[in-house]
Formats: sequence, C-alpha cells, structure tokens
Amino acid sequence: MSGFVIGLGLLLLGAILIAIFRVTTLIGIAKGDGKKRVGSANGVNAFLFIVFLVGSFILLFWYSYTHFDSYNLPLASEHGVVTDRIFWITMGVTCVAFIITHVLLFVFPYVYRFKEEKEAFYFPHNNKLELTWTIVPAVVLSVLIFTGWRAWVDITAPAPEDSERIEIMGYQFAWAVRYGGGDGQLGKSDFRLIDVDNRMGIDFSDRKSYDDFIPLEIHIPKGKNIEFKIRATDVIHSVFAPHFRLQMNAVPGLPTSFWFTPTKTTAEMRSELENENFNYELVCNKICGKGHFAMRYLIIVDEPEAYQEWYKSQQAWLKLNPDYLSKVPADLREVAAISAKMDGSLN
Ligand SMILES: [Cu+2]
Repeated sequence: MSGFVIGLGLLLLGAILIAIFRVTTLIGIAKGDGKKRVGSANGVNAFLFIVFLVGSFILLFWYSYTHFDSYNLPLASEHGVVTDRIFWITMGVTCVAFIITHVLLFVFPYVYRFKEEKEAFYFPHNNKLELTWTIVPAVVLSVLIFTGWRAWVDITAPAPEDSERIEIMGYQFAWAVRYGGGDGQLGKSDFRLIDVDNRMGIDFSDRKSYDDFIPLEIHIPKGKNIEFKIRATDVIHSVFAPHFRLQMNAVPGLPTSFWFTPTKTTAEMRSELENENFNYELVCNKICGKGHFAMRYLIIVDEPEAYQEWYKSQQAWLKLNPDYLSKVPADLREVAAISAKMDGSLN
C-alpha cells in the first residue's frame, strides 16, 4: 500500500515538473526567447540535476538508516569481528568518496550551466590535480585491499586439527547435513551412489560411514572450531549463515570448506535480542532455481555439554535405513551393524 502511494506521489511529481517545464517554455516563447542561443530547457535541466542529487541522497540515507538492522545482523563468530571491522572501514571510505564525487557530478552542471554573459574558461591540463586524484585513491585502495587479503588468508587457512567436521551438501532444493557419528569421522561418498534415499551418496564400502548420521537441523558447540565441508550435486548453491559472517559456494564437483568458531549459543542470542523465537539459519545465497527459497536450515548453537548429549542421541543413517545393509560388503556387515548400533537387525 505504502509503495503504491509513493509510486503515485512520484508520478504526480513528474507530471508537475513537466507542466512547469511547458509553462516556462511557453513564457519564453512569448517573451521572444526563441532568438536566444540556448532555450530555457537548459536551465530546467540544470535545476533537475540538483533535485535528483538531493532527492536520491535523502532516499539513500533514509533507507540505509531505517533498514540498518536487516543488513547488520548481530554477530556470533570470532572471525566476524575482523570482517565486520573491514566492512565498516571500507563502507566509510567509499561513502566519503561517493558523496564527494556525486556532489561534484551534479553540482557542476548546475553552477556551470550555459549563460549568455559567461564565457567558458579553457582548462586543458593540470599535473598536480592528475597526480592527486591518481595517487590518493591508489594508496587508499591498496591499504583496503591488502588488509582484506590478509584477513581472507587467515579465514581460509586450513581448519585446526581438532575441528568438528560437518558435511553440508546442497541440491535442488534442500540441504543434507552429515556428521561423522561415534568415530567422529565422515565416511567416503560418491556421487554415483546417490539415489532417492541415499541423498549424499554415502559409500558403504567404507567402514567410517556406518555410524554417520544425517540430522534434520545443524547443531554446533559454542567456542569450538567447526569446519563445514561443502559440496553440491546439481548447480551452484551457496552456504550462507549471516550471523557467523559465513558464506561459501557449494559447487558440483569441487568440494569447498569454511571453518569458524561460534561465540554465542542460540539461548544466549535469544536473551540478548529478547526474542524467544530467534534462530540462527543457513540459507542458500545463489538463485539456484524455482525452489531456491526453500533452501533453509536451522543452526542451533549449544553449550559443548549439551552438544555432546545431542550428538550421542542421534541414530546412524544406516540404522534408520536398514535396507542399505545389503550395499555393505558381506564380510563387513557385522562390523557395520555394530557400528550403526543395529542390534539384532542382522539378516
Ligand atoms: Cu540453492
């Protein structure tokens, strides 16, 4: 509704401006302006430059201010402190450059618009000016890029040995998430083994895969290093968890990863935001097809003890899908049943 009213307002404003323009043109003709070298349209255009400048600045700053909370989400990871700082420094610097260049861009056509009595000043070249506007941006950009590159190298360094390794796989249109189970190690997988049930293509010839489990929401422990091992089966998806300042593409045929350390549990964030319904989420950040919007998964950050409890309560995927025991090599079926805690379900 408010969008409609704003649209209608803009339409009316446009109509009024056109009317003013036509009236001034007619007055000009009546006064005999037709003999002038440049008509009154020149002045109107110059004035509209200023209207556009002021109007768009007002809209820009109004929007940035009123929607601040939706693009500056509360932070819950260690490296996020660094990336947020770099983001806001870059934002500050580019904002200053943006304002200066745009004020000059729109004020110049107004101030130096054609006037009968005024003659243009010939200004072909100025070394000092050329050097200043080349060197200053070059130095500022180099500092910004170098700081960003250093942070990126830190963030994308190999995950520490003791990290919790969780596999995330994107497909049209959902996520599948796998944990290593009792041995804490993810079994092998192969895209050729993917079928309707075995979404992640778990390879049951690998002993490490028997106790792997695939939960319906992601749990991670606070204060521990978490490594997401990321892949995709069909098109490019993107693992995006904004509260952790985490984003990494999920690319078919090219495994990627991202590691981070969560700093606040879901419960802590709920009380901080005074919102009982708050949840961290993982969403797809690539427009990957018709069902893109459905690619949402909850991330629950637990205290380490609660995480261990949840972890132990999970059931192996093989236990929940006992038909797949037939895919396990015959001599390993007993090991598989024990590892997946399938007591008594052999044969
Ligand atoms: Cu997607």
